[in-house]
Amino acid sequence: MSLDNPKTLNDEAIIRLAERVETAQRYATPIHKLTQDYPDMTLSEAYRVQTALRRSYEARGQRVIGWKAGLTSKPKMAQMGVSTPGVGFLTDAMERPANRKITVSDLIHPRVEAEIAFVTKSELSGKVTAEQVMAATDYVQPALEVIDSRFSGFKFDLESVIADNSSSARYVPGGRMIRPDALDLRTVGVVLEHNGEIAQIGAGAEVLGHPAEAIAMLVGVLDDMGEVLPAGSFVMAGAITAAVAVKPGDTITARFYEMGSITVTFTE
Ligand code: OOG
Ligand code: MG
Repeated sequence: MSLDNPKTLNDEAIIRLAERVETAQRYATPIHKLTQDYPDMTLSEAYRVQTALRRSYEARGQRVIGWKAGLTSKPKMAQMGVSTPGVGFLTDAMERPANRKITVSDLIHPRVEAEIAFVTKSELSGKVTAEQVMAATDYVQPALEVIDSRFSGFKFDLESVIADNSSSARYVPGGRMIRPDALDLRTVGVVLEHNGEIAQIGAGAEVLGHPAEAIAMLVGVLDDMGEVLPAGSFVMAGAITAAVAVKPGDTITARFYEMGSITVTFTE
């Protein structure tokens, strides 16, 4: 008689699911939600899949340079129909320079988000407050994130999106680096333009009341995973507004109050 709960995913199943996500990413071909095959998948199992994916990237030579919080604003939660924030990892291979072209033929259905990023100067671990995050922050700066769900129709549930590394694909740091207390990050406005037209408008307070709250949430999730946030990490707090779908030929500009702007043009 086996004591295994048949509903619990064993290590073998976790690794297979991570491979499924990685293949979808590598060949830019959509897959169905993981919960279609594993309807009982839990959030902690989803994070185990994400960790297996991270280990696989590291084994292939990518370096984890930071993390991202996702689904931290009401506009994003409403757009995706998921009301619990999550986290994903960022590697050096996902970074793209600001004010250049980004290829999208290697992505399935890219969308762009305007975010505030934190760069840390000391380690954060355990359960922390937004104040502790601010004290551990070297500087903040604008960032664009290009997300790309590996799931058909960009439709998912919390477990599936977490296993898919929270749709992480590309990120673009830019604008001005400023001290975290130089501005009230709640009132930092952002105007997101798509081909010269205003597509989205928001302010930092959309992100859990204050973007540092999203970083505190993220450090707590890392703690649940047995991880810490090392000094020198690049961490995005989550999209301030809903994401904007892009195609080759499109240009996106995000203008941040007092923090500068980032422009990216998309190409085949
Ligand atoms: C999940 C990732 C969300 C954000 O900033 O809210 C995210 C998704 O919407 O695909 O990156
Ligand atoms: Mg994002």
